[in-house]
Amino acid sequence: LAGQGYAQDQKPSPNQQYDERPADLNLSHQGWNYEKRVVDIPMRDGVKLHTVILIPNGAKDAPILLTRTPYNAEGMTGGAGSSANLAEVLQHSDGPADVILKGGYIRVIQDVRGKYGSEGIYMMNPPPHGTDLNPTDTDDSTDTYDTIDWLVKNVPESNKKVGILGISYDGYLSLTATIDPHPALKVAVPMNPMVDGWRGDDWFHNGALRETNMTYIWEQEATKANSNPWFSTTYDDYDYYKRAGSAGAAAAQHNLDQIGFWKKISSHPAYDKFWQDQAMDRVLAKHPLKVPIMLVHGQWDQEDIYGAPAVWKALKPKDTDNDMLYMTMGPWYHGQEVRDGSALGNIDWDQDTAKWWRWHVLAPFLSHYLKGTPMDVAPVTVFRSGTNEWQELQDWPVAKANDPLYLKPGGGLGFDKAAGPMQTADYVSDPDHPVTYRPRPIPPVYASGSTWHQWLTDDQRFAESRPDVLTFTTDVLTKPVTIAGQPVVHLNASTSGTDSDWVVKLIDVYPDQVPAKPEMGGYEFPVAMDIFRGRYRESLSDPKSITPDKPLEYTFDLPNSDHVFLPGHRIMVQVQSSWFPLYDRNPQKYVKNIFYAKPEDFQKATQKVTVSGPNASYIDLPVVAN
Ligand code: PG9
Repeated sequence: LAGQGYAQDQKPSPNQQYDERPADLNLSHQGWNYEKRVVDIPMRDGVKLHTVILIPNGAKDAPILLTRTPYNAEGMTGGAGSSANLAEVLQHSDGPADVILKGGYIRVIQDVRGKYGSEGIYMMNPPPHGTDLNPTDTDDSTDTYDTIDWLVKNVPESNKKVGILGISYDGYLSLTATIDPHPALKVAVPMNPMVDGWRGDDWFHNGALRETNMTYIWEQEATKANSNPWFSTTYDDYDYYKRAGSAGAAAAQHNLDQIGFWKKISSHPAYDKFWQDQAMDRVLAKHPLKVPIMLVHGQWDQEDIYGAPAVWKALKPKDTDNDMLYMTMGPWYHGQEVRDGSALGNIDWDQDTAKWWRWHVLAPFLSHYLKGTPMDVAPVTVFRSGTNEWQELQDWPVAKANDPLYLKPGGGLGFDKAAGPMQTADYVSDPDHPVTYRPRPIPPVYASGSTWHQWLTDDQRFAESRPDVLTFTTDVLTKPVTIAGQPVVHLNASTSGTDSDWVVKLIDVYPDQVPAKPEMGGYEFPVAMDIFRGRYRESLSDPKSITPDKPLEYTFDLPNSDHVFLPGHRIMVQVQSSWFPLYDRNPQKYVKNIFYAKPEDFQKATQKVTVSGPNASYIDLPVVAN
């Protein structure tokens, strides 16, 4: 345990002999209940990856739980002067601390190439090696292989069985480990994995750019150790992005043009080969399923709501014996499964859902594959909101979306279509007064004190009261309506412009009065919502301008949901054409690349949504019998 002294961070000086700091710091720790080893593990190309290994005292034949991360292995293990108590240290490690501690696992956290203590170059979510997108000889799959190879040969306290887990970027890294896996890799638990940055994870949703993520791209790539934080010149992100104009202009103000990943993202606005060839569900589908995987998904994941169910869909056909692929869908924000899961924003689940999952699903699952203990974990474990209960299922989705819920004239909504000739519900979408995704002020998403993590459960009444948001509501339900699957939007609409965004929200409206919790009276709780950029109506990879004033069908999926609309509640659908500043504004005039739309390109548009006649708009709901 040596080597953390000054020698690491400065060149020898002629006055070295007078330096009071030890050149080679002895870090032996008396009285600690674990041993911390810090090693730089060589990869096949000689690049060394900085790795922290935490071994509980007395460990023998213990499995290893590995997390690979761009978020600072030393920081996630308490830093150099970390606590003597492993329980305390694991709290920082962005993992299921209780399960790791009680399971007696050896915990390993490693910096990926090019970040924090690791050598090498950095690419954001590096695509598979040896391809146009990553012509180098390595990627996170090879680096995981080499790391596991080293660990099983050099950590004598281990039983030579390794599991990999991680949240988000680290969840993506857990997925990469399963491509040509090391034989010692026995299980993977990708939690809220980033899978497809264009379809619906961090960078875009159906082609609409999540421009507030510029901060992330800046911090991640400007420096090795995220030491140059994003600055904002406004408290409210609305002001920052609105004043800038386009996303490209906002980026230029912040010198983002020099950042490699920004150059790539801004030159690939459509779902072209660049995005398709690195989408992890597509990549994994080309490989055999060799390692048991538990996908972990949050139904209100504000960052990566697309990834885990997409991987499930892509890999399920490969799981012919039904014993390799598992999925959990919990009522969680991004990563909440390792924290307190009693509530999300204003929505209470009547129980700590995350703790239940960790002890009843995760702990036996890991133990089964890493220690050989029996387990009784269902292929799919899903939390049903509304009735607030866990369910154990054989498969997902339970229902395909084929119960149409129609938008109707006069703000009606129902399972019966409005008879009579075509009518429309109209509004004017003005990019100069965009609809916000939550009430202003909206601080930068990662600012301290930001409640960004809970925005997907925000009360939608603030939007309902706007003239440029259409609202459709059913009568008060007399019977429960349960959905378990992925709702599909079929919006029939015209725009007077030549491009347009469409945002559709499926909402559970609480009764007018909720005596047990008065502040929830009339609450408009979003169950599933998403955005679609109109230019991709015919093809995600080949955008086209929209014919003005022509009713056209826009079809897109909403996020997966398992929810009961209870008697006394109403179902609501809202439709709008901006969701700012999370998503960049569509100028509503077709331009080649929206990143570089000019101020004069932004124009008002009259939107007409068909609500009766043969082409009435609807959401196909995956309704299941109660
Ligand atoms: N959602 C974050 C992220 C993942 C992958 C790429 C970029 C961002 C994260 O939480 O790690």
